[in-house]
Amino acid sequence: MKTILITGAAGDVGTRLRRELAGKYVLRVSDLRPLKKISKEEKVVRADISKMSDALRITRGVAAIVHLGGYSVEGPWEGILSANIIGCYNVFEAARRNGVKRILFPTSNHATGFYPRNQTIDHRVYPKPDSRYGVSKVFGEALGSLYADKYGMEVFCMRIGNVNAVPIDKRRLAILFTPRDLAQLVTIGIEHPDIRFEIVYGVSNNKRSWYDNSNAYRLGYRPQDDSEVYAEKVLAREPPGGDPGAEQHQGGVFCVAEEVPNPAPLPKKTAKKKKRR
Ligand code: 15L
Repeated sequence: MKTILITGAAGDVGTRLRRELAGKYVLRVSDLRPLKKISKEEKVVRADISKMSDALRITRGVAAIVHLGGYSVEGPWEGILSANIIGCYNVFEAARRNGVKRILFPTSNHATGFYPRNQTIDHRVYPKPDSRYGVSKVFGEALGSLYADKYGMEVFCMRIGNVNAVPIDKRRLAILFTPRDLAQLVTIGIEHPDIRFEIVYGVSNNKRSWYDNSNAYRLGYRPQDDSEVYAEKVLAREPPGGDPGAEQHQGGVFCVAEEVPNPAPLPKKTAKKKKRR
């Protein structure tokens, strides 16, 4: 079984992905925050990726890296700089020094969030980040391109929409990415023999999508889910109005807000409590 490093593994996307990949890979799971194993093939490694020594330690000897670590929403520049710029550089550079060729970089719909909602975009469009966070994702894509072209690394950039089992609002009808579709795309990123540098959109097969995701389909992606089944319910509870700057653009509130909280925290797993005897 291949050993895969997941950074930022304590976050909601990381936790969902670990549940999906359990039993398929040996998972080395890393985070700055405390982490608990959720399957027996997991190995927990605590790390601060803004330190090169930590990045070198955790990337040693793995077959591929899924680099989720860092800020996952809009926030203050200092935090984004340390986690998403310095941390991202450290992970790519540590991988190169340790001879790890393949990196999956979960970038974001916010790398292109200033495209209007009525425009369909593909993986070749010029980035239009909607936030400091979006800029950090464009940085990661650019770094991946450099490391692919200059050092022969294999970099798979997934511009992720909203990872959740169900869409939480109108905008997320276009960008829902269910955990099983996420797992399928990540598996392609790990296993596909011909990755050099690719950008794909990490979204399900949503009818209302504003992406032409043909590059992912070309690589074999066949998403199972479509948010449309929830559309009626979601639209019925959507509040009227809203900031026009947010409503017109794909990135939504990221286009107008200075801070955005995580909109979809991970649901608590219904852990069966053991009865005390
Ligand atoms: C993202 O990039 C974030 O990581 C996630 O927390 C959501 O905010 C998502 O985008 C979204 O646009 O819904």
